[in-house]
Amino acid sequence: MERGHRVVVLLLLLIHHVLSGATFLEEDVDAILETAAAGARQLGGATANASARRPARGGGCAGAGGGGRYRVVGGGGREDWKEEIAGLAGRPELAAWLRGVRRRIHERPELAYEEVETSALVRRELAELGVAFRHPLARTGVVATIGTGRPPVVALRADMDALPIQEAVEWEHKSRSPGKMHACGHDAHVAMLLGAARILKSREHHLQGTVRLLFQPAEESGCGAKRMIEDGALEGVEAIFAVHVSHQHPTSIIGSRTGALLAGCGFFKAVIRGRRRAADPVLAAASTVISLQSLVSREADPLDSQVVSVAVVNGSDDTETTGSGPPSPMVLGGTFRAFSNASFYHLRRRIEEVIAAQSRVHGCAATVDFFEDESFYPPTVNDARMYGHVRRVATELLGAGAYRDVPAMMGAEDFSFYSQAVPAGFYYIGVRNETLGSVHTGHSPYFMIDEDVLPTGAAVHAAIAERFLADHAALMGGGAAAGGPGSDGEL
Ligand SMILES: *[C@@H]1O[C@H](CO)[C@@H](O)[C@H](O)[C@H]1NC(C)=O
Ligand SMILES: *[C@@H]1O[C@H](CO)[C@@H](O)[C@H](O)[C@H]1NC(C)=O
Ligand SMILES: *[C@@H]1O[C@H](CO)[C@@H](O)[C@H](O)[C@H]1NC(C)=O
Ligand SMILES: CC(=O)N[C@H]1CO[C@H](CO)[C@@H](O)[C@@H]1O
Ligand SMILES: [Zn+2]
Ligand SMILES: [Zn+2]
Repeated sequence: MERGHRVVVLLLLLIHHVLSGATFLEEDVDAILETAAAGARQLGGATANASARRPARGGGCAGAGGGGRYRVVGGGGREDWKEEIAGLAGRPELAAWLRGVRRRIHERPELAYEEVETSALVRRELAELGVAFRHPLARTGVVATIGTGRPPVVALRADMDALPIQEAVEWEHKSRSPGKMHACGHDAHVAMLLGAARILKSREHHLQGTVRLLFQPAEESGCGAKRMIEDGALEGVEAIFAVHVSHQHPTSIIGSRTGALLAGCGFFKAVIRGRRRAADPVLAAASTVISLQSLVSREADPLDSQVVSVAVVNGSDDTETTGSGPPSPMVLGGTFRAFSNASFYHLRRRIEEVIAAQSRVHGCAATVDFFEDESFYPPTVNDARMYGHVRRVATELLGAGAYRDVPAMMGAEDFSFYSQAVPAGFYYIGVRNETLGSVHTGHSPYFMIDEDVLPTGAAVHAAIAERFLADHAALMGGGAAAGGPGSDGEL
């Protein structure tokens, strides 16, 4: 063995998709596919006519182009909204525009807080639609506003960042930035939210309040949502909604659940140092690992899913080469997950305590870093009322078969920061299509989407916001209950 470090590395790679268990039940796929097609048909159905032409500078109400097809009556129109929104979303011209936007973003993926071109594209499109916006928030973020400019205010959110992954899909619009890829569908999220902006702008006279569109940076790492909130994105906001594409559901199927939807996810790195010559950081590290593993098995409620996993043990035996001096430090790295806010913070505290105590027993001292500014995501918890709103709007717009309740998953989302601050509804929209090969999980270099999802996503976004404002009194209990976190469904 040469001089220098002999590095002992034990890397148990922890892929969160494996943890998440991906337990989608492929039951009744035929039935689901049929419903999806029906949903698409329904969206396409009302279409042809509204498509007259795009209003010169946005803003124009669709009724203008559609030859009186849309009733321009203030606020009330009970059922008309479904047909009208479906009609706007079903225009072939909108679908083509959405595909174009998504592809332009897909070709130029940008990592967390570097979404400069993406942000500029968003602002260009908003300006062309005549939609007012604020920029920058959280460095590259954009917040657009449509509606009366008065309360109530409802927010819709899209994330803009890509991943440090080399795209392996060979197609015309493959990523042109080596080593970067929109492998989580955030390009589609931006396109769908811009689509919602177009629909909502053309229905601005129907809005009984204000819709705020959040285009945020750094979902994958860097806690962009947290920075958006710090920069005022949620001021005055009473509820927030967001969608994520999912390969688990056929194209345009909506999935959600009440209460905890996605786990809280944190990482830790401990450095254990000997405080005297006889101290043994290796022993301290070993017993720390054992004790950390028993946090979940001994302390956690078995019905409240939690994970603590040590994924890295690293030490270098400098002593062999230097011959004297204190033993070199041991580094432990790992991750922890939980579905309730209380369990998540409890685990964080106990991990710190266990590392400190076990180190002390073996004559060592430890420091622990939880990376709280980079990747410390509490659980994403859906408010029961906002979940109900998503389900109601989705089924009314797309048909009952186009909605399904889904199990909670171990993956994490920085949407959780919003869901901690105001009542929130997070939902999935399917992009699975075997014919196209759209079957790969997010964060796979083979990830792709069925772009037919884009108009549906835009329509659902728009309908959720518009109907939230219309049903505001019923949803918020007369408007008095602003801001309470969605604790109803916590485990
Ligand atoms: C999958 O894509 C093909 C080609 O665009 C389309 O004909 C089919 O309807 C899609 N299937 C679903 C379930 O959306
Ligand atoms: C392990 O520690 C060595 C020496 O400090 C370092 O060079 C190496 O990158 C570490 N490996 C991991 C996986 O942390
Ligand atoms: C989550 O727990 C932390 C720590 O106990 C607390 O500060 C925070 O307010 C909690 N959030 C919610 C939504 O309960
Ligand atoms: C599908 C549909 O309703 N098409 C009608 C759209 O409007 C034109 C005239 O404006 C009619 O000729 C089409 O029948
Ligand atoms: Zn992702
Ligand atoms: Zn994502």
